[in-house]
Amino acid sequence: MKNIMDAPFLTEMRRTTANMYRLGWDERNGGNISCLLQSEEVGRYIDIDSAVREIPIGFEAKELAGRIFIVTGTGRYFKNVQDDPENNLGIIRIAPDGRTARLLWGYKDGGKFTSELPAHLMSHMARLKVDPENRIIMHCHPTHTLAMNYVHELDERKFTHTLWEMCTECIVVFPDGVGVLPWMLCGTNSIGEATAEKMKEFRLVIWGMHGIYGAGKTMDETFGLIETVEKAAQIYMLTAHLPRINTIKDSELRELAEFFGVKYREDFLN
Ligand code: 2HA
Ligand code: ZN
Repeated sequence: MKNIMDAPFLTEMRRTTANMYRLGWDERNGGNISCLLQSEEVGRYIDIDSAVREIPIGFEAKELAGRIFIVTGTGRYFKNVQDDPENNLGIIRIAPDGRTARLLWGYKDGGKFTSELPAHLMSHMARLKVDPENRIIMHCHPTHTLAMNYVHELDERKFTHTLWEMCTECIVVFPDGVGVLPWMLCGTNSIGEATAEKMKEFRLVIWGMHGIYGAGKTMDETFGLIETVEKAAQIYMLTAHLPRINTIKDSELRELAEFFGVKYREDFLN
C-alpha cells in the first residue's frame, strides 16, 4: 500500500481548504467539501473493505451504496485541515443499506463527517443524474456573496442577471445561472432536499443569508464557479450604492453566450 499522505485527492482537499480559508470564505467551522473518489484509486492507499467504525447518516442514500467520499469533519476548521488532515477529514464508504457510512480513514479523534452530509449526498445524487462525471460538492460562506444576499432580492432570475452584469466572464462560466433558496435551517434533511432539487437545474445554489453550494467535475471547476460568483458579488457590493452609469447590456450577454457557444438560461435575460 502507498502512503495516503501522498494521495493526490488528499493533497487537493488540504490545498483547497487552506485556500478557501485564506480567502475568508470559511471562518471557524464554516463550510464543507465532499469529493466522490474512485474505488481503485483509494484502494491503492487503504483497504476499502475494512471499516474503522460505522456512522449513521440520518437518511437513505441507497443510490450511493458502495461509493467512497472524502469529506470534511463536523465542527472542524478549514484553517486546520492542511496540517492535520487525519483528524479533520474522513474517507467514508456508503454501506449497502444506504443508511450507514463506513469510516475507512480519518476523523481519528472520534469525529464524524460534516453536519451538512445530507445536503452533500443528496446533491451528489442529483448532479450525478445530470452529469455522471460530477465529483465535488462544495459549501462555503463567501463574504461578498453573503453581503449581496442582504441587499439584493433573493430571486434566482434577478440574482443571476445581476451577477452576469458584473463581470464579462460570468455568463460564460455559469450560463446555467444560480439557484436561490430562502433562509432555511441548516444541517437538516429538508435543506438537503431543497438543495438537491435546485441542483437538478443549477451547479450553484445560494443558501439565503448563509452561503453558497457549488457542484462540479473537479475541484478547480467547482472552486472556479464559486470564485466567479464571489468576484461578481464583490463588484456589485463595491458599486451598489453608487450611480450606475454603465452596464453590460442583455444584447451583449447574448452575444457573449453565443460567441462562446454556451447553453444559457435565456429566460433569465430581459
Ligand atoms: O459546517 O457551514 O452550514 C458548517 C457550515 C454549516
Ligand atoms: Zn454553512
